[in-house]
Amino acid sequence: MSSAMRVVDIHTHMYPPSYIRILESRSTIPLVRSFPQTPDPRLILLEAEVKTLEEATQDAAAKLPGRPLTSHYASLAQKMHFMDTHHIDISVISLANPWLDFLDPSESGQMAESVNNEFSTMCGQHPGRLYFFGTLPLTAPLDTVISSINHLKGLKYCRGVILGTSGLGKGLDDPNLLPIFEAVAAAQLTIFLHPHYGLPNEVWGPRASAEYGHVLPLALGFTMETTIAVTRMFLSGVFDKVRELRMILAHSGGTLPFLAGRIESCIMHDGQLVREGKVGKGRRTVWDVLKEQVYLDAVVYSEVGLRAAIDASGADRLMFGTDHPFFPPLTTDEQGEWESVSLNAAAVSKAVGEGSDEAKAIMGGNAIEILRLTED
Ligand code: 5CU
Repeated sequence: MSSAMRVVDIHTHMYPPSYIRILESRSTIPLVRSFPQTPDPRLILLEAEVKTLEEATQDAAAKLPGRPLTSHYASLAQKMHFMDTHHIDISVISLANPWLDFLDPSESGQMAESVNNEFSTMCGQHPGRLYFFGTLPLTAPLDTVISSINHLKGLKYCRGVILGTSGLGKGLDDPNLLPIFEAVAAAQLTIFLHPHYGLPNEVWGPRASAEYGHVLPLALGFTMETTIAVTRMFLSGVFDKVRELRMILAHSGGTLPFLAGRIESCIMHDGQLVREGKVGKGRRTVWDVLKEQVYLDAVVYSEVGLRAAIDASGADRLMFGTDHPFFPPLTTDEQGEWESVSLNAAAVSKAVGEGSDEAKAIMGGNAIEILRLTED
């Protein structure tokens, strides 16, 4: 008899109230700002939103920047309601972007400790239903970062760390990150790699901020950012140097499953890499890393992308996610079902068959096993 399906959401964010207070106190992005023309304050996060922010600051009739900061971002009761509405048994919650990347080095260690404790406390209020990915104070000195990893290791409901692509400011191929990757791997914490910075605004052209909403930075900037970050890690040899490192890539790896073949071909045909002996026999390829050290979330909204992700990494390495509280419904009640969630669930059914063993694995079984969601 086949087992019942358990649904686990591994891509679901929150900003605890203390973090929102920091955003409220800021005058540059990321920030929270109130505008007279709307009751909800606005959450302004992305470089692509700065122009609209400036325009709205000068002209009360201008388009509002960012997104409404609803109770979905900070309320635990709202998270539980969302889970119940969508039949989600377990959520692995994480701080949303841009994490602690913007904090002064003197503040980030203390803030990481308090945010991680807040997440731990929230999980303790719903044992068995909530786990979390912690946050690292990457602007702080190395020993503070290592202390934070040790702190997370001791927190009962922590299963990993959420990480952006900037690392210590120079990206994830920075050799100075190696001790951090080693410590995370030794603590058996899985990295959840998530984009924030996208691509430079000029790439989107002069019409984007007035006419195209958030489509280009979110659909393409985020996904290319992840693809580039992981490819840089691969080229620098991080995955070989830290063989126990395990990473979940947001948005099904950006475009990595689709582009892995081209990346490999460019490596094989690169005169410099060949001359330097980096393309020898027995070398691990991007495909190997995708199957051995990488997991992918299933937040790609279509069976076409999901099939590429499954082909690249295997159905046993995909994990369902919602990206809540981002992408709320715009024309129906936010307290009801979210189309962004049903699109991802439908993509799983279409890609591997509704109710199939693979669907059960992607919807929850893989996460339970890989992230040890049954252990106290
Ligand atoms: O809508 C957005 O800007 C976002 C974001 O910032 N982070 C995220 O995870 N999803 C959507």
